[in-house]
Amino acid sequence: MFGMLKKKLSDSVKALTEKIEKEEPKKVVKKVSKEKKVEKFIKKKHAEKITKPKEIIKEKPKMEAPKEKPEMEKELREEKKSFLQKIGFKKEEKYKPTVEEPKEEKSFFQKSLKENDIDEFFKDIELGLLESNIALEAVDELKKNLKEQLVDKPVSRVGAGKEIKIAFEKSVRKILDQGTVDIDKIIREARKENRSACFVFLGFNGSGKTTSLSKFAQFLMKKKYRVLFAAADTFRAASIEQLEYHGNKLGIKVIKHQYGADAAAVIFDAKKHGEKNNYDVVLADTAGRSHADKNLMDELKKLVRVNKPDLKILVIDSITGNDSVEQANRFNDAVGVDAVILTKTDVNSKGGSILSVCQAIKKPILFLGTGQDYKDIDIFNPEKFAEELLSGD
Ligand SMILES: Nc1nc2c(ncn2[C@@H]2O[C@H](COP(=O)(O)OP(=O)(O)OP(=O)(O)O)[C@@H](O)[C@H]2O)c(=O)[nH]1
Ligand SMILES: [Mg+2]
Repeated sequence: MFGMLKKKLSDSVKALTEKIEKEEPKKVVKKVSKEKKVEKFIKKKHAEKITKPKEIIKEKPKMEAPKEKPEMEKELREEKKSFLQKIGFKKEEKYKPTVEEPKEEKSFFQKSLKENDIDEFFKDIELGLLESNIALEAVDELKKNLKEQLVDKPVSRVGAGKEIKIAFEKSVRKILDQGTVDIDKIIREARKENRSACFVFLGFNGSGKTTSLSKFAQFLMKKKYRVLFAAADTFRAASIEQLEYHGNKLGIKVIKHQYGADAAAVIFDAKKHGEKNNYDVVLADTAGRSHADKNLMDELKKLVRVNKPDLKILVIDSITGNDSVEQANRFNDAVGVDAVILTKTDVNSKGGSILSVCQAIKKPILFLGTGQDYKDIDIFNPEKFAEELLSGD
């Protein structure tokens, strides 16, 4: 699922990791004073003249050492004294650095990214992300989230990959994490009011509304809820029969009117029937419509106004690409979407629309459609999904 999106993201992680791991560290060039040079020289001499002979003495048999040691030390003292006099030291001074050693170690093992680095980096990967259907707004958000995590924070040069991957994962998760929809709670609340909860499925033509509604029905039935269908697509030929087909297979009653009837009235009747007969949930199928079709959008507004559904679920075909943002915005503006279902993720490797839609309308994904069977439903968990997206396999 989402092979291309996964690849583009993991390519991005790799590219930024390489940038950090392979870029030459900037040498810390500190001006070293004359005094410092002298101290360095003394230090070196100390090491050569004092430390080394001591080591040699240690290695020699114990019996010979006492004879040579005082002599050698005396000789060294003399030599050092004359050297210090030569370079202008009044008396022998213990080597004591007066200027701090430049701390080059830290800059060598760690790198701190600047805002410019991230901007430059995104110039290289942007096209790849757009190709996998992530809209520009979502790419910008990803960039912003990465900056929050990486700019001016030291990243290890060695093993930077893990840190970068985690930063990407968090950035993706932040876009996808738009809260949750507690289905059980909604149903419980409706029960308290002695009514059935009402969930309306809406969206563009052929996006997968009827299929998703049927999958969701089975999901609810497994949770022991009593489900009723409302055939509120009175517009497209054979839509009522299609819903009845699923109803028969799943053992779900369908409330229907004639073709051309008022969709709002169908849902209204279904809700009444549900309430009277102790159904937990009414799932309403509606006609596919273009957000540019004024009449059908007015019909949608009316059925929402009349029935006040507990959930308005926008069904978007993940193959849609860039238009998914336009669809999401227009449906959200018209009726206020509560949650999104993204379908056909099994046949779409690009998958970036999941980020685009979340970024556009800031609403949670309820589930992903992963095939044509009732069981092909993947309840959405942003954390798990982001992890899986960055898993790189
Ligand atoms: N592979 C795959 N196919 C899907 C998925 N969801 C729906 N489909 C298929 O998409 C086609 C359209 O699905 P429908 O459920 O009829 O779509 P719709 O939105 O109700 O269509 P209209 O009512 O005409 O607007 C059907 O062939 C479905 O089997 C999915 O997650 N994966
Ligand atoms: Mg349909």
